[in-house]
Amino acid sequence: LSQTTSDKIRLNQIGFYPNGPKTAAIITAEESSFYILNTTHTDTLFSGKLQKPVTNAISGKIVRLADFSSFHKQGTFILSIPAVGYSYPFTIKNNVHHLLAVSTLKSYYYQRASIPLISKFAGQWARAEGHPDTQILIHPSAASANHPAGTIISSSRGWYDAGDYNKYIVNSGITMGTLLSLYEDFPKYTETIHTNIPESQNAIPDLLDEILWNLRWMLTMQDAEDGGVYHKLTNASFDGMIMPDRTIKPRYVVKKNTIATLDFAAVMAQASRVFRKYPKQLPGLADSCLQSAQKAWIWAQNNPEVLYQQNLINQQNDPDITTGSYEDKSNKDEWVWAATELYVTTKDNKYYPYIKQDLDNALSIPSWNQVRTLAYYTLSRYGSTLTQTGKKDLPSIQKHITSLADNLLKDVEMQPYGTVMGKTAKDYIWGSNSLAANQGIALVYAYQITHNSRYLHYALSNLDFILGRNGTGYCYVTGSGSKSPHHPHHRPSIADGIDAPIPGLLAGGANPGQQDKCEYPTTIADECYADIDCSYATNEIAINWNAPMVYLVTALEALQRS
Ligand code: G3I
Ligand code: 9MR
Repeated sequence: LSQTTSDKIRLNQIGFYPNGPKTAAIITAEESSFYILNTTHTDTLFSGKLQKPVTNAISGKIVRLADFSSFHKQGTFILSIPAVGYSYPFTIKNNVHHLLAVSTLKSYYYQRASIPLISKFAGQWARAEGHPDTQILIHPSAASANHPAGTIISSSRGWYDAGDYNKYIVNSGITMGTLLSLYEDFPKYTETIHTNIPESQNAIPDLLDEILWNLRWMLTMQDAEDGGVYHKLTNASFDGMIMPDRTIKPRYVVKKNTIATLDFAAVMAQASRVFRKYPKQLPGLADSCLQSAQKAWIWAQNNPEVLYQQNLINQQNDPDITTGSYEDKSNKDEWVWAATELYVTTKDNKYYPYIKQDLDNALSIPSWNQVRTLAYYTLSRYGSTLTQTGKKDLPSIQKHITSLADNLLKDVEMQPYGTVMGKTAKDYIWGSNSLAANQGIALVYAYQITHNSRYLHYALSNLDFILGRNGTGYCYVTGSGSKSPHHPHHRPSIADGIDAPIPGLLAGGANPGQQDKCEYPTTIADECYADIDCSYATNEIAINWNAPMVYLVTALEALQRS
């Protein structure tokens, strides 16, 4: 029987830890043995039997798992099933995901506005500076006595949000919170992640240097007069598929609102804690962050219900703004998050009632418009150092996190791919891969609280999901694995004339919504993905999707080493 590589074998295309779980999912109804071979197919090193078939309730496909967790040998291998074919190669070794932790973090360097990317750091993806952002117009929706419409502010730096070139405070909020939390949770290992960026030679870890690029932009988005924070820095309409230095559309800051201001307050309060460690390198920064956070908090208290509603703004102001709206209807969770970060940083009990009032409700997986769980992660992390007031509630706070994780594990055995992600079709939202990563993070926190390795096991299952054990067989990070996205909806990757997309970027993933009206092979939720640049509903990239990816892969590496 002559065999070829088969797309029906779905596994983590990067690899596995010698003592960790190792699972592949095979689209087959047939009973069979499976074999682990060396890459030249000359030696059989392990064999086992496929598990009983499970029907995927979403697609109707029949899936069997191959469990080779008891194979501990280090090296690069393939999995073979005679009637199906060979898998893509995978590696078993310690630190197997370290380079992925590096590349997913490095992707933020490629997203930087206001700086040329030089080949020493960017390799073949070197490009001219995009968007100096020193001449930003105050949009009429953002006008105040001190800053009338049409006047100019400077608002440089920051990361481009996604495949587009705009910069949005709400989405920066969860992104920065996730990355700052990664540093706070795993400082030692994150300090060994070297991304080769312009600041790499300084005494600050590369993760924090990268974060600083966006932090300094965020600071410029606050109206220093009153503390309110603009919703976004944006063109009126999206740019075409051009390089960032070729864009000519005027850019605006638009309406200050409560949610953007609270997200900003949370990030600044957390950043003040983190950067306090570097008084020599960053004199005054921690204090400025804290003052900005407190000013933002006061603005929010004076303006507690200002929502960003793009349609309304466009009815009342010109020009119309049609870029990403990041409209969130509820600010309840942002109050909790901002109060928490301010409380933990200042130890001032005055913030605690905002946390307490919401303590009875169950948690949900974080997303750009739902940040309450980030607050609980921070409270749990600082458990022993909280004031007496907070310490009393710590058991209940941690119980909320473990309950969230337990919900994820409920009926996980029925999931055909053996992953937490994808138990129901509802998981396949716009940016579904970020849901997979954020679920993994919830499991990591539950593991940190309980040391129950079942949580860690299933956190890894979602990493496997993202890297290939899923309904499409894609390893969803550009430049990683054997079958990864080549045509993300990402302007620089499309316009730069280089074949390979910019590496380290997580594609949004399967989403049956098809909001972009592109051509898809199917409408099945867990298979509705197309590696075409038209597809912003499944194949765009975004900073708030990459951040949980960076967190999950880095946390799992760190825990594997500890
Ligand atoms: O809130 C509803 C929920 O009640 C409902 O059950 C669910 C059912 O589909 O939909 C929820 O709304 C979704 C919303 O996100 C909130 O999660 C919408 O369907 C969905 O279309 C919407 O997608 C957002 C998309 O922008 C369009 O607004 C994505 O989350 C968001 O990541 C994406 O962000 C874009 C920026 O606007 C522009 N830059 C690129 C970036 C990534 O694509
Ligand atoms: O490129 C835009 C992408 O970043 C957004 O996520 C998406 C949804 O807001 O919109 C994309 O822009 C498209 C616009 O919405 C409609 N005309 C075509 C644009 C490029 O595909």
